[in-house]
Formats: sequence, structure tokens, C-alpha cells
Amino acid sequence: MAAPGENLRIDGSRLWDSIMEMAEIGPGIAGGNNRQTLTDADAEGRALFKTWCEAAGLTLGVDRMGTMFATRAGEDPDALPVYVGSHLDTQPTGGKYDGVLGVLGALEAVRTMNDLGIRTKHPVVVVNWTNEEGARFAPAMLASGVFAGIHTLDYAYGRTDLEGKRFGDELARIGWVGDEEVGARQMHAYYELHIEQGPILEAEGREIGVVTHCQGLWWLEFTLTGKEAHTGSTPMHLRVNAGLAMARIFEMVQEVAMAAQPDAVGGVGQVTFSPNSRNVLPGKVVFTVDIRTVDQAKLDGMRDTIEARAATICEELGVGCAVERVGHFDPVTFAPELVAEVRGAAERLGYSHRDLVSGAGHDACWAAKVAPATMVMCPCVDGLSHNEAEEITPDWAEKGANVLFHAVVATAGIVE
Ligand code: HGY
Ligand code: MN
Ligand code: MN
Repeated sequence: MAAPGENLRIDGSRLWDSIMEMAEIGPGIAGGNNRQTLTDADAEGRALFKTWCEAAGLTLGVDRMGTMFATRAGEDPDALPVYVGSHLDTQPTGGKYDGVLGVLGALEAVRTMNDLGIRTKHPVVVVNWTNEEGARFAPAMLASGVFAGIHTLDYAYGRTDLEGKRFGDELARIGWVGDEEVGARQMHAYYELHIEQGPILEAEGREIGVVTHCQGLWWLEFTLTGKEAHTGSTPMHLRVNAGLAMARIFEMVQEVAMAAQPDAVGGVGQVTFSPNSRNVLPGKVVFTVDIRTVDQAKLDGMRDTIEARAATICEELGVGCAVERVGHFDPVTFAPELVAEVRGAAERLGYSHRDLVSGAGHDACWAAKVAPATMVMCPCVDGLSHNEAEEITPDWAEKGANVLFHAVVATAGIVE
């Protein structure tokens, strides 16, 4: 299909203004965002996005996971749509651009098609996936996982947050249970624009990441059972210390990840101690180990080693050890034909670019299970993300959205 002319560009300041307006919703405490999934702030962000979609003449559909699909009609009613989007939910101490750039970059591409009167063969659908982050309700990419048939709707509805609230109840509470069956939609292709969330593009002075793969992931939730006892009067040899077991497991995870270098990571982001009292040894410690690499065998090997060594550590300390695999996806290879569209667009537009493996997981990873999918990435300052200080430049946002626009229109096919 003919690609749009080299001179066609999105409106960078309109995109930036939309990102800044969305950033006003669910503000963090240090300049970023706390717009966690299914909170009132998420509902407010959804409402603003809905208003913008309607103003752009898009038709909004919502599925039973609350994912929002805003359609721009194509000329061929039988042609499957090109989907393009990301997520509006954030981490509790998230940045203004993680996910948001992808949803609003997709909206900007459609706004530009409207401005230029571009007609496409395939419809184009802008997507806001529910609960990409998995911060409040594990696992990450929950709605796109149900869409791809990885999880059942019941499993997703039953996920609970740290306060015991159920996903399904919270989705109903904010009024975003849609009527579409999840996964009923067929995709011709899926594109996602995202900040890199890593240091490579900025360090190399590249403007565009042509994403060829995404590393795979395991989230291993450990529940260690110790014995609650007085931290002052309990002699060391009488302690059943789940906290000590946790510390040794953390050290072991670091060791396993370092032994798996290059291109492997492992760590822990969330721990809960109970009763979490300063002078009570913990009776229960729950934490999630996050390990990732693009090599399948290495990923599963790290998982098996960590589970086995954790069991030994706990046995030596007399601590109970249970593990649940609460999140997983295999390493992803994105669709070569779409990767070529992204690379071609970056070249046509004269942007510096390099192939890239995504370190973070994205909804595109599950979309790739049901349709050809790929991603476009832009740099972020110091490679920092999942931190309120996350920052990108308007220029990076604009160039990423231009590449997205060109690739989407080329795939959707211009009708003269
Ligand atoms: O965990 C991830 O990679 C994504 O940010 N949800
Ligand atoms: Mn994201
Ligand atoms: Mn994220």
C-alpha cells in the first residue's frame, strides 16, 4: 500500500497539549501520576479520552474488561481494522508518558488523518487497554491477556488488590463494564507507540526504537510463613524468621540474574510483612520476584533455579515456603512486515533509529498472539520510568508519533 507522503506530519503541539492535559488527572506527589487502574482517577482519564474520541468523530466500543476501542471508519467495510493504542493506567508513582504516549499518539494519528482528509481501506481503531500495569491487580497486561485468550474473564474479575477489592467489582463501581465480548474483535494489525523505559536510545542519540522483540517475564509470588514472636525477648536460636529467609532469597535472585548476564534481569518490587509491627517477627512475608530475558531457555532456567534455591533457604530456616506463578509471557518476536513498516517510516522521515528489544512488557505482547503486531519506541531521559521523574522531550514524542502515523496509514492503505 502507498505510504503517506514524506511531508505529512502529525501536530506535535496538539499531541503534547493532550499529554499534559491527561497528566492533570490523577497527579502524583512529585510531578508524575498516580492514576491506578479502576480508581476514580482512571475513570476521569477514561472520560476525558472518550470526549476526545467523540470530538474526532470516532465510534466508541467497550468490552467486558473495560477496554476502550474508538473506531475511525475505513472505505472497505469487510476489511479488518488496524488497531493502535496502549494504556492510560499508571503505576502508583508513575510518569506522565508510560502508556499515555501510545494512546494519545494513536489519537493524534487519527486526528491528523481527519485534518488531511485521508481515507483508508482498513478502519483504524484507537485502543485504551484496561490494567496494563498490573500494579493494583496482578498480572500486568490483564485485559489484553483476556483479549488474547491467555486468561479467562472470571480469572480477571477475581483478581484482588492489597485491600482485597475485586477487579470485577471495581470495574463495575467506576461504570466501565462494556457490552462487547472480550476478544471478539479481529485485528488486521496492531501497533503500539511507547517510551523505551530504558537508557539505550538516549545513550546512542537515536530518535526511534524499531522494536523487533520483547523479553519474556515471570512473576513468582512467594508466601513465606514464619512464627510471630517478640523481637526483643526471643533468643536468636528460637526464631522462625521469615524476614531473614526473604532477605536471603533477595540476595539469591540478584546472584541468579547476574549469573545470567548479558540481557537478563531479576528483582523484587513489592513486599508485604504481617503483622508489620516493629517489635514482632513476621508471621507471613509475601513478595513477587520479577525476572526477565529474551532467551526462553534462560528465562525458564532462572525460574527453576530461583524456586529450588528458595525452597532450600526456607528449609534451612524452618520457614514455610509457597510460590505461585502470578504472571508470565514468553519472549515475543514482533511481525517482521510491521517492523519493516516502522523502520521504513523512520528512514523516510529521516529519523535516526536502531532495532531494539523491549525490556518492559506491553499489551502488544498479547496482541501479537492474535494478530501481526509491533511497537515504535522513543527515548526517555536517563532511561528512567516507573518513577514520577519520568521525562521525554516534545520532539521525541512528535517523532515517535510521526513514525506511528506513517506506519499505521501505510498498513491501513490510503484510498485515493
Ligand atoms: O511490567 C511491565 O513490564 C509493564 O510496565 N507493565
Ligand atoms: Mn506501559
Ligand atoms: Mn509501566
